[in-house]
Order: sequence, then C-alpha cells, then structure tokens
Amino acid sequence: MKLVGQFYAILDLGYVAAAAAEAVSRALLAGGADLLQLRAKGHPSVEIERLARRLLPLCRDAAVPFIVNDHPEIAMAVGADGIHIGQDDGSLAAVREIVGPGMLVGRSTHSPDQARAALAEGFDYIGFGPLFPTPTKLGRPGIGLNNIAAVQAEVGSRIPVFCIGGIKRENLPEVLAAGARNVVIVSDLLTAEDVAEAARGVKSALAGC
Ligand code: 3NM
Repeated sequence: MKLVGQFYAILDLGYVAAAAAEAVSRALLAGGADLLQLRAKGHPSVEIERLARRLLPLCRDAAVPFIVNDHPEIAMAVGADGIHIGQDDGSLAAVREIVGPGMLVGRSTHSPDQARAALAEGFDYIGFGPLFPTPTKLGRPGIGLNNIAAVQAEVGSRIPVFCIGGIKRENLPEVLAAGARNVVIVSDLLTAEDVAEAARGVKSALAGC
C-alpha cells in the first residue's frame, strides 16, 4: 500500500484499553487519520496479534495503511501494511528478512544525523522527535523545533518525515510554522473527549500545508 498523507495516528494501549481499541481506531479513521499504528509496549505477542487482526480490516475499509510497532513477525503474520522500528531494533536489512520487500518499514529518529542515516539505509519513512518531552515516551528530552525545516528539506524531499512527540492540537500551528509537513499525535487524541472530532481538528490544521 502506498504511503500518502500527513496525519499518522497511533492506537497506543498505554492510553486505550484493548476492549476499546476498535472503537477508538474507528474514531481516528473517521476523523481522517492517513495511517494507523498499533503500539502495545509490554503486551504479550498473542494479545498484540489478536488485536492487530481486529484493527487491520478497519484500516482496509478506510484504505489506510495499518502499521505494527516493534514486531515484524506479527506484522507479517497478520498481513499488515507496515512495520515501525526504533533506533535499537536492528537494521532495515534484518527486518526485511522477516517482512520481505513489499512492506512499509519506518524508523524512529531523534537527530538530523539519524534521520539522514535512515534515508541512506532505505527506510520508507521516518519519525523525527520527540519535539517536546512527552509522557508517551518518558525519559527523553525534547529535541525542539530548530532542525525540522532542514530535515524536512533534506530527508523529507525523499521520504515522508513525521514529526512526533508532545504535539497537540494546541501547539500544532507552531510545529507547522517550524516547517513540519507530517505529524504523529498520540496522547492528545487518545485522551480527547471526542476522538473523531479531535482528529478532524488535526486533519483540517494540516490541510493546505
Ligand atoms: N515516539 P505523544 S515520541 C511513540 O520521538 C513516540 O520517536 C517518539 O506520543 C519518538 O503524541 C513518541 O503522546 C510519543 O507525545 C508520541
């Protein structure tokens, strides 16, 4: 599946109970999310796979790529569209051995050097952050907004660069003004009273960028 769109949503089990995962995913998709990732740090593989099998058809109905965080074997087993890995999760080549040539593979990057390296290695997209400190990824300092424009120009002209980390509807205009074109927003959406409405707000803020 092609990677198009600026608005990457994550269904993170740190914020959403497994029982509510489908309803919240539907709301994110109804609000216009262009990609959806399942992130389930610390959850057993069987549970992640079971949930992935439930979320995949929702994404298919919305024609939105479904990405699994951290678990290439699960991404492969369920027929996901993509797999997302961190800096410490090995090489692209090692992941490709598991998922083959067709799957989207994304990498988290935390500096311009890491962003350039991910492009050179051949990743399909990158995350770039955390822009601000965030409870979703505790213990990491924010890298700020200063390097966004340069990374967007250098790397973002070749593969999508998704800014991430502490982005909220409230500070989204500031992030976009700094040069971001694509964003990932997790807690601000998942803790919203009306998730679909919150996602619609993000979608319209991104329109025209
Ligand atoms: N990865 P929120 S920051 C999952 O910088 C994740 O690689 C990051 O959540 C990175 O929108 C992050 O709640 C957390 O801040 C994003």
